[in-house]
Amino acid sequence: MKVYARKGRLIRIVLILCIIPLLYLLINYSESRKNLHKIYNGRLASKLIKEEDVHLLSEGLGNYEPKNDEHFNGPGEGGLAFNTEAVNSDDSEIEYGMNMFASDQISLNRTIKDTRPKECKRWMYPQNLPTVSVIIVFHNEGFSVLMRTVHSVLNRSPPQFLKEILLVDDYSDKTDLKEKLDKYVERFDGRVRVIRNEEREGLIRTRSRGAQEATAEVIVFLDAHCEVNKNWLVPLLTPIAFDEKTMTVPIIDGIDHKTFEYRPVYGEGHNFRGIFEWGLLYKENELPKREEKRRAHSSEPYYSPTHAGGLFAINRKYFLELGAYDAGLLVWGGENFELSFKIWQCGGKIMWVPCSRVGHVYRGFMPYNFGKLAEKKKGPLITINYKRVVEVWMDDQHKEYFYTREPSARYLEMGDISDQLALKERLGCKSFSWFMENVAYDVYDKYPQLPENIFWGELINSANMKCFDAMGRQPPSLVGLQHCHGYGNNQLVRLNAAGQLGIGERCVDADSTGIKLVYCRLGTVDGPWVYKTESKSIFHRTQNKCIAVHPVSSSLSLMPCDPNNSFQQWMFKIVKPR
Ligand SMILES: [Mn+2]
Repeated sequence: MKVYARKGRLIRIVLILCIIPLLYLLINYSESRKNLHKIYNGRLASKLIKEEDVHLLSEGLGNYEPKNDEHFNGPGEGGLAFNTEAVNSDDSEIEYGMNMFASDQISLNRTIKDTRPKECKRWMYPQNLPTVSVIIVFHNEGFSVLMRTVHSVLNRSPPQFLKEILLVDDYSDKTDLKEKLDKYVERFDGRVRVIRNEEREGLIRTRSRGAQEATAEVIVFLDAHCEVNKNWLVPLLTPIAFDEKTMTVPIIDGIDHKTFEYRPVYGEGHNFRGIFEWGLLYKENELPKREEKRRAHSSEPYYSPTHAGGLFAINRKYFLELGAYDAGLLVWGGENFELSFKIWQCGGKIMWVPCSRVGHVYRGFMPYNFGKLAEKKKGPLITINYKRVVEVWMDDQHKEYFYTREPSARYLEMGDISDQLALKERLGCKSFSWFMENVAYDVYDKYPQLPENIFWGELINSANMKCFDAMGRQPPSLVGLQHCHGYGNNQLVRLNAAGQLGIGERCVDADSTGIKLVYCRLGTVDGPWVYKTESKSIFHRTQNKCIAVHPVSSSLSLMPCDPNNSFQQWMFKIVKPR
């Protein structure tokens, strides 16, 4: 009897031991379901607008769709290219980064082609939407390009929602951006306001200032060289009306900087979203199935981990509650990640909106310098910005990927981030791992977790003391050998534990023509390379050869390994910012 009773107790204990983890799993499961519900159905939570109001594809035209298309003849009308090479040209491309001779002849009210998916014309949107301040920051922008941005917004936005356009001048010195501009905007009866910085502040801080000065409920940031497309505004406002913690992003079309041709960047029927690689370069990825399936229609807004930076809409109070942009970020770069990580991790979300299209002029280069703002800073400003963002928002695991990809950033001085950390604490923000698992889950498909660097720095040849150099070329191209400059950049070489030899975001490979800079294969982090410490050689595992310098031409190639040949001997030397 006693034996049986003990057996019964044993069974009970075993059962309880089994049930506890089961319960734990169950609770966890429903918790994660709840989280998923929160992420994906946030808009249902808001009862401000009934779902039926919006999720309705009308048989005819949607309620905000302009009734008539206008047609004009003239340079650049319909968004067509205006070719001026044959007629005339000037130096404006060097001064402005775009062909101002062409822009000056194109109507400020020109028509452009409707690049939206066809479905977009049929959506019904709520009657009751928040008002908008459109904020346009500029520094020495071409007058007609800036004004075409303003005209397109005035022409293509419902007046009941567009409260004002705020032009924020970041200390331009071009004369036509002073009295001439003030005089010009008088015709808009106060709907266009100009405010000016007393000194150069940089794009990031100037945007934050614009947000402070804006008076409407929602702020929309645009670059100073844009043209908004048909019915662009209402689709951006609707998700925000549902849920104030939503940032919306229009789909960006391209405007050619020479001809001002307006054309879509993405292929028809393809949706993309913003991601990043571990050096924090902005990338885009085709919308994952998981997100595609969440929506009934391809033209509906979808979640995106991040955005390119310049163009988006957000509730003004929410943006200011998030602390606007980190005021320690300088000039330009990284602010898109700062805001994106902050929004997602602290309970908000980012949606890209296929039915809102805005054209943007992509310049060949940035035609101005950072002026005084870049003085007294060691190392590249952008990487300093990245470091601030990484140190505030990432956890130890993901910080490490950044420092693996950008090893000299460890030595950069990023300034004080205690305000940012306090904000993160105050808002009770989630971890970066949460963000990676629930939002940016497609990043790893292209940019897997990085193995540590075994060696990194300048890669110096023992025979001639010159440095391995990516030569600033785009792949595929030959890697060269140059005088060592000590600044890293194109001479900063990394060899990771999986045998990948990298320079910046590119990889090094070899074929019969020489040692080459190539695009790293997406989704992989390995390679064929081994550094042999005794012989100081860089060995290619599959070809069984070593990297050698030609004694006369200094060109690089794979040669049969010879441990005594100094032209095959290399040293890694760590480079710190200076
Ligand atoms: Mn721009």
